[in-house]
Amino acid sequence: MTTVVPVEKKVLSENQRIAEELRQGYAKRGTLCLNIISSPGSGKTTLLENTLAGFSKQDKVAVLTGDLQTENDARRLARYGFPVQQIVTGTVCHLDGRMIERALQPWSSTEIHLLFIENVGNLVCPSSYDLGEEAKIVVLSVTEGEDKPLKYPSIFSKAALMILTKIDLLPYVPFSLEQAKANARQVHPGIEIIEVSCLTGEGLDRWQQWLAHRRATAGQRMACAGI
Ligand SMILES: Nc1nc2c(ncn2[C@@H]2O[C@H](COP(=O)(O)OP(=O)(O)OP(=O)(O)O)[C@@H](O)[C@H]2O)c(=O)[nH]1
Ligand SMILES: [Mg+2]
Repeated sequence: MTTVVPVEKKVLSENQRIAEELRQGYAKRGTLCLNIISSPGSGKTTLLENTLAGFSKQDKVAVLTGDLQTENDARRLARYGFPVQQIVTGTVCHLDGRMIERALQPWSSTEIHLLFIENVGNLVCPSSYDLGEEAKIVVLSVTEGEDKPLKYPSIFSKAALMILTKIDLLPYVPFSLEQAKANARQVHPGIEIIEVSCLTGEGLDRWQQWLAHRRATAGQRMACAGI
């Protein structure tokens, strides 16, 4: 008897298989992988630029950045001296495991302790594709409206951290930080939240602390597992 599996389900289960391989690969290599997701233009690349600027040249950090077209983001990020690769998806509105696997091949002998993946600007599809990451991070800027966690619950329920960005614009836009946080907590009570402005630098220290804490706990876990 033939079982009919909807194409989407098949694609996602194949992606899940690759994601598990990626996860094992990260664990073996001691790589902490973070998958950053937001609408187009929320400020993912700007946040990463500020983040890379804070690392020392000895830090083993790398970035994969996805877009439908252009190498613009990779060019912006490459200025900080760390390995960066653009993944151009053409018509695909998210990154999937296979794209990450391919992009990592040239770095197979590069030591990477922290891998940032900047997903394609889209609040919907990227949330369905596991990339083997330790955590998803959702970026929401104050120009997008505080209702977005309620309208796009999938990504907010899966993200460990919400970064509320562009808070320097709060005096100019009708946006309630408290309401945005309450909405995010309604769909994901345990979500961590950090408010930042990449323009003024406000809140970036809390983001650096969050990263340092995640790196330390991932490091301890790997040490316990003998990696
Ligand atoms: N005022 C203000 N503008 C910001 C901030 N962060 C980013 N921007 C601006 O927002 C615009 C989009 O920023 P990007 O970092 O390119 O956004 P992105 O999410 O990477 O965009 P895509 O990759 O196209 O999805 C740029 O003009 C940035 O200068 C911020 O904290 N405050
Ligand atoms: Mg970008």
